[in-house]
Amino acid sequence: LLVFTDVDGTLLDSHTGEWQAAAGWLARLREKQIPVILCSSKTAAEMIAIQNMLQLQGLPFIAENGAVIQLDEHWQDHDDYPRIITGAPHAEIARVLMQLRKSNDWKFTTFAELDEHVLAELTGLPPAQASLAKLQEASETLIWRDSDERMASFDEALSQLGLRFVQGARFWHVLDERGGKDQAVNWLTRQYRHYRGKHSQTVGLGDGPNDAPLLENVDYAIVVRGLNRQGIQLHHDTAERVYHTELEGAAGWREGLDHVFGVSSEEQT
Ligand code: 2M8
Ligand code: MG
Ligand code: MG
Repeated sequence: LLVFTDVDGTLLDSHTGEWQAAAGWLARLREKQIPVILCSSKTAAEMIAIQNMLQLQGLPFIAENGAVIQLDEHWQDHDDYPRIITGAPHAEIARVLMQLRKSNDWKFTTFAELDEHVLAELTGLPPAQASLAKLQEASETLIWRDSDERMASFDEALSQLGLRFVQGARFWHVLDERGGKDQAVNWLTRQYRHYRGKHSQTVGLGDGPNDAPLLENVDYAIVVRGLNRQGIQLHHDTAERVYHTELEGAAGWREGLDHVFGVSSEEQT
């Protein structure tokens, strides 16, 4: 079994970053050696800090919406351990964005253009953590300051250049079309199959629209209730495959795993 999970608003409460409700399942999964693979818009530097906090060190993670994949520490035969970048590097994406803005006058600000204090105010993260959010390796995050109409033409221009435009909770992410949570989840699932010599069932958890590609590519999907209930549209939204939680954040994460593993909440406490 493999567990792929979004971070903000799913495993961590969206405003407070609290995760105590998830602690019981995290300990149980660790004991059973079931990998919990973080999958988020965040940078690898942010993900490593979260892995340390949750005792998930050494496990793979998917950063920058799939543009960056950290490998399992036991996969020694990968030359490029510890992580791989699936598409164009950050510097190249940043350069393309500057060119596009110059030639079309689209209005946006990239994270690279903001210092950590401004970013801390915008995100609500402490400045030390905000500076980790700037350490992007294969995508750029931006604040859109133009109309919806002009966003559609921007999106179109990006796709013609082989780039994806992904909506996060508050910001927008630009990455190579070869990256993406869908491709990253499938690639890691295949790696586990290769190293374990058998297929592993997969469970995915997420709360936002950018988690749809994750949730479409797992055997069991848990949609954690978020601020925007209409946020996720899934193609195979059957009761056997998809569970929608009542609770939000870490409490919803726990509720979802209770459901998938058939544990009643009384047994838990
Ligand atoms: C950004 O990601 C969120 C996630 O959905 C967003 O787009 O709203 C990223 O820059 C991430 O690195 C950062 O930690 C987060 C802070 O809210 O914002
Ligand atoms: Mg989220
Ligand atoms: Mg996310």
